Amino acid sequence: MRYTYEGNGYKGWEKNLDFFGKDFLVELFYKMLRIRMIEEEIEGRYHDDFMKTPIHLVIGQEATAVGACSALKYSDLLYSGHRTHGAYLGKGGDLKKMLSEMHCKSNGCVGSRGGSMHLIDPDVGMAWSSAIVGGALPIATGAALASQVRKENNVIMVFLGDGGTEEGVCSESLNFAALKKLPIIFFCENNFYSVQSPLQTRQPKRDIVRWAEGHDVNAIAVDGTNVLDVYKTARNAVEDIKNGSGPWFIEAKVYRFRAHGGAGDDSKTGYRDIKEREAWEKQCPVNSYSSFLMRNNILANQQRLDMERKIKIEIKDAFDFALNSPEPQKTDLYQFVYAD
Ligand SMILES: Cc1ncc(C[n+]2csc(CCOP(=O)(O)OP(=O)(O)O)c2C)c(N)n1
Repeated sequence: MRYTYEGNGYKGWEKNLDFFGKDFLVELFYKMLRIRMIEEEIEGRYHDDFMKTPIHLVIGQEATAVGACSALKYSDLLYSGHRTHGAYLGKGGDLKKMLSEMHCKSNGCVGSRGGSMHLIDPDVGMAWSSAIVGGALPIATGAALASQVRKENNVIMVFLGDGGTEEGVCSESLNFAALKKLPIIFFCENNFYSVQSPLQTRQPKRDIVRWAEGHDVNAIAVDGTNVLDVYKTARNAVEDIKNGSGPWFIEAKVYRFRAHGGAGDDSKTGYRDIKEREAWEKQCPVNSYSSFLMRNNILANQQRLDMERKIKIEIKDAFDFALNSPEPQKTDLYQFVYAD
């Protein structure tokens, strides 16, 4: 079976341009382009072996990270699984701190103790991320309960993959969130694969959004390649939650263009058809949005080139910063260890 793109690109979205406003439309593009270029640079340098961390690239999944995070404000907290780069950068994370973390330097965002799968940064409301599939879900649900009890009027968002829905704790978290009407958005990036195992063989009958709805949460599916669809839906969910709706579950169908982990693509191992990936690449979130903006005279080709030049400089500076940053010291080993 091949997973095909079922959306309709940006057809009909011209009508909504005034709703978003030109500056914001361009800002969304800049953020997606930036994530794409950062990921490509990480991928290109990965085998130099200066980055001391496993990586899970989000190339192909930029619209979900940017669309969803742009609906949050600073004090709204974000939780994530192992595929963290988009979430961290989408929430406004600091590229230098992220790359330092990935190079295992003492000034990384978690002081070299986490690496790529554990990017955390209270400065931007990136509350937690974890390599344990589904591990962020109950913690985010607990944070939503705390926020409700303290009457903080915040929204908690937690990213998960289609694989994450298969953890028992996902059902438990959805159920508890529904029961307590918690202010939380479960944002599921359904890229159809858990490592190299397709959804079809794991859950042949599961329609994720309907399954989530069965837990009595509000649930909706969006085109995960369309940043405007993602943003608008996430924003509506945030507003709804503020009006007391209780939890939302958003399923965004999307495709990862690279291997499950590491650099490059792994399609040639045979678990997915290369033609399937190529078809999704035609629906590339960055390029399809760029074409949409250019068709509507919101972005010019020269403007995109200028953005690329600016981002390239930022990325080079951030890598230089990370490479030249200090290593952790042996004497710091027991810092943050609280048990004897
Ligand atoms: C509890 C647990 N089981 C298994 C793994 C191994 N594992 C790491 S990533 C992954 C796939 C997760 O797939 P999904 O949630 O769909 O996210 P994606 O990688 O597609 O973004 C698995 C099974 C793990 N890290 N934790």
